[in-house]
Amino acid sequence: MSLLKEFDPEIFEAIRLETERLEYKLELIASENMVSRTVLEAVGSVLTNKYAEGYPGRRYYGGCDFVDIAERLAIERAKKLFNCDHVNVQPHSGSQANMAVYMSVCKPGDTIMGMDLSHGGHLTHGSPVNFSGRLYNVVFYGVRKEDHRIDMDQVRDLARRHRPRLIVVGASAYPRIIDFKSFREIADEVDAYIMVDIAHIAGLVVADLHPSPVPYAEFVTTTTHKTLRGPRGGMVMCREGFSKAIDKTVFPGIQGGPLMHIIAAKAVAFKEALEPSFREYQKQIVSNARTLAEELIRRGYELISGGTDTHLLVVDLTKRDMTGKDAEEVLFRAGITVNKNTIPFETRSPFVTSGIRIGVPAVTTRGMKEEEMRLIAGFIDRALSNPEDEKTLSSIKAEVKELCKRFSFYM
Ligand code: DSN
Repeated sequence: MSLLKEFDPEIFEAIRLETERLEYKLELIASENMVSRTVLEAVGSVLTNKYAEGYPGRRYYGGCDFVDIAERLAIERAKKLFNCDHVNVQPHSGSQANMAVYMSVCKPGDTIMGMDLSHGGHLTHGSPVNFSGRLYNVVFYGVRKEDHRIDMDQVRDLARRHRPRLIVVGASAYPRIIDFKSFREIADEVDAYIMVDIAHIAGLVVADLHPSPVPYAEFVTTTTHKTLRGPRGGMVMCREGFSKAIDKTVFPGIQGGPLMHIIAAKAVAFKEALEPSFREYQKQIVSNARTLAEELIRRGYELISGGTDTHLLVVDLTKRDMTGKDAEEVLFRAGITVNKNTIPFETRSPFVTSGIRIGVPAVTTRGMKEEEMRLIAGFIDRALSNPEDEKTLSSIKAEVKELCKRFSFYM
């Protein structure tokens, strides 16, 4: 008998329903994944009890010997994975990892450059509704209209004109390889620092399926729960010369006590990522995303940039007379979870949008391969072609459930 079920049946039920949702629906949100039971065990451990402000061996509380073991292992493994000089594994999220970098090298009012949110950037890369856009003077770059690739000529022109203190590189809805070397050359020309946020592509970087930004950037941030497949959280990597500033900004600058159970789970996930099977997993992600893209294109869908090199694709629905919001809802009714997404040069609001973003890390984790991607493309097409037809949507939902049962994960 579960203790939780007995004591708090409402929360028990919410967790049971969410487990069922993960098990019987297709999770295609590009930033989500499904962690192993070993990671879950660490997340649910007694390490949640411990206050450990400070860093291993230099804490403000007694009794930190054992959580120090966990944090040291997380640091050592992260350094091995990414081949970086220094890493801070304490940020609670990607947002706080990015904040730590900004606050380490910029003063309020300084100019930073980031990729426009509607072109695939991220909220924390300077959006006016986020702290980054409120504290700093932000200059946005974007993608070219003709091929949806980052416009490096525009990046160079803007950098020369505005001389930013920091150039932020990285995206949350950009399906192509990013040319970090060219960003470095531009940054050197205008004497700017570079921060690359690899939250989405961290797993691909570990597996050498996307170039690493570590040789080119002073700072690299990531979340740990997307392609990296760890617990929800963030971390900052930096060159040796910035290690003290970053550590001081994370704590005591912007955070108090670190979440030691999460740090332990990060260490477990990094151990998993050091296994050869992790590279195979990442290779399968890229192949699955490519197959799904090809299958959707074959069915007449338009993809931003015409395809993908990574784990995600962005479908442009402009010519299909359907908004991203409607597509998200229709697919949900068919048992498929995606998110509406703005597309470059978007004309609709972020609550409506003209696109959807689709990612394959979670379905790849449960073992789906190219054959299943072909089925999934068929489900998506049938649903989006019959948005009002509840019978078709229910029948797809049943087929989705059957497919998911063949790739059971948590149940
Ligand atoms: N919200 C995440 C995403 O979906 O890409 C990024 O933080």
